[in-house]
Amino acid sequence: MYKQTKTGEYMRIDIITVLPELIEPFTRESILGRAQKKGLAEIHVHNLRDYTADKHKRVDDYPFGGAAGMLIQCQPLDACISALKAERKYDEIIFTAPDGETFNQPMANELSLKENIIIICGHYKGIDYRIREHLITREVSIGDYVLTGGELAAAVMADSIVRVIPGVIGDVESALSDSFQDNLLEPPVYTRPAQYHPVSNPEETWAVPDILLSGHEAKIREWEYEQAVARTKRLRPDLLE
Ligand code: 6GU
Repeated sequence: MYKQTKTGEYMRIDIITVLPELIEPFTRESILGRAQKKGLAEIHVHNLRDYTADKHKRVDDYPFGGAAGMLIQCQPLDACISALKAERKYDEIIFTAPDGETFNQPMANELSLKENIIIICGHYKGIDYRIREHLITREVSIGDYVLTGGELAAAVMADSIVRVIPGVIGDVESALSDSFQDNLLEPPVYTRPAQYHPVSNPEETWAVPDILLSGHEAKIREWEYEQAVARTKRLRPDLLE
């Protein structure tokens, strides 16, 4: 039986694309690969061409009305989505498009709580609008610039969604304390050595702020917070509004 609210931290993402070879290797590496090995997420990439009824394996055609470019046709998308829906219930069917709602951290957090989602990678001049009207539940852009296809957008979204699933990143703390989770940028961070002498001038010393070496936990947290606020004011004042 399908669960409406998620109890276990487990999620399935199905990505539909005309370029599976572009996105598949990405889903096997890094955070996404690790999450899947840990059994916390599953990412399945589907080749749209496998669902076409066309004998020449075509998935696109010219737009009615004489506009430029090619459009992905209804049939292969409908067939692929229907095949997936026959297997499980989907919480969201997302279409990647530059004119969609802008993806951000709250959206990644929200989507990470879903059980099953589909991400359809847009291509050419887009897809037949009837698919957007009848099957898509959400249209998402990753920023105000145009990409050749939705594959990079799908990869970006899958990465940021999966990394906030509890247990995917080593300590829960680290995903929750990321920049944007609290609308604050990260404070500066340093590692050993405490005194570094740069190649360009070995006489010079680049020192780690004393406070971080003081061992005074409360004062360190306070300093980090002040630094985070100062960096946010300077670099992203819009986040503080
Ligand atoms: Cl989701 N798709 C395309 N083609 N371009 C984009 C985008 C998506 N987000 C920003 N630019």
